[in-house]
Amino acid sequence: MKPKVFISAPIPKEVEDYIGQYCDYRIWNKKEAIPSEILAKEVADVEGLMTKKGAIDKAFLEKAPQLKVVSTISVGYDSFDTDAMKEKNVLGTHTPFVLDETVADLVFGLILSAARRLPELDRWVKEGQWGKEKSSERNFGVDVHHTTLGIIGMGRIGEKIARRAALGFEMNVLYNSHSRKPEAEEKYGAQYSDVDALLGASDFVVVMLPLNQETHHYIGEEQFNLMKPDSIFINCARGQVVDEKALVQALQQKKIRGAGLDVFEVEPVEQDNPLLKMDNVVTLPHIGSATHDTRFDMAMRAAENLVAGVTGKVPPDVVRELKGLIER
Ligand code: 8YV
Repeated sequence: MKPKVFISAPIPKEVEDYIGQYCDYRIWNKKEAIPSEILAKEVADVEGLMTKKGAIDKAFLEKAPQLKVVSTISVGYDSFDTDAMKEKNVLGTHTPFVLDETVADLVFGLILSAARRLPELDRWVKEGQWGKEKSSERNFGVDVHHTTLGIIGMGRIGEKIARRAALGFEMNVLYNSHSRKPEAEEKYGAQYSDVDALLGASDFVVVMLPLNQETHHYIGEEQFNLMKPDSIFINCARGQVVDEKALVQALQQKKIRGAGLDVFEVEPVEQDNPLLKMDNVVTLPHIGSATHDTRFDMAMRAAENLVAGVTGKVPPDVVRELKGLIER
């Protein structure tokens, strides 16, 4: 008998077929998110769950007593309560590597958009303003090339950002991370810096931290106070890593020049969020990894993790906090 699994969001047909070779699966194939009471019923008898979001905590795990593995189609796994999963012996997997380049591309999209005011000027052209105003200086922005980029959180994605910055834009790269990155230092001239010095020296600050207890509101008023008045802040990680009220204040008080944001504390972003009213803030709907190829690769990688987890093999991408479960 094949192990039973549940897939809680639509995935590409090819990936579904791959899972079907090894598992007896059910899938939530609707565009709207699965209601929690339906999810609770669906997971009651399964050994594996493939998911995109939704808390995997103690209360959830109690509804899924057979569960062996939860495979999230994302690199971030802030939805996992890893202590509760460890206690219940449930493996958690994510999708690193396959999205690194795509997210790094978007970070540069945000950097360029905010520095050169691309979305704002795009609107301006389309509204027929070009030619109405004499001063071309009103459209000036700031340079990206040969400036200083500070990366807070130098993981796999951070290193791809550093590569683009150093080799493509000839930027000076500073980084902070829990460990030194000799390869980035050697190849891209990235310099390790403490966070305060990095904030004070960077023209662009990119936060690329995972969300967990230590990183919640990691960037707040104190940090924005250290940034240069002409600097631009980029967040393509998780909204809750930043104290959004402090960001709004920093922008209102011109402590920083602008921001590029793919993520928000509340998503979808609330329409009365003051950030949406600011021309110097570029906003995106959490699309860091959202290309056809990368989302396919993420779904496939998550499927491989799921299948391995329910067929007695070691999934390739068990999250760091739960690696102990496979090392027994
Ligand atoms: C989304 C992401 O969470 O991988 C991540 O951590 O932030 C994104 O790719 C993804 O939309 C979830 O499927």
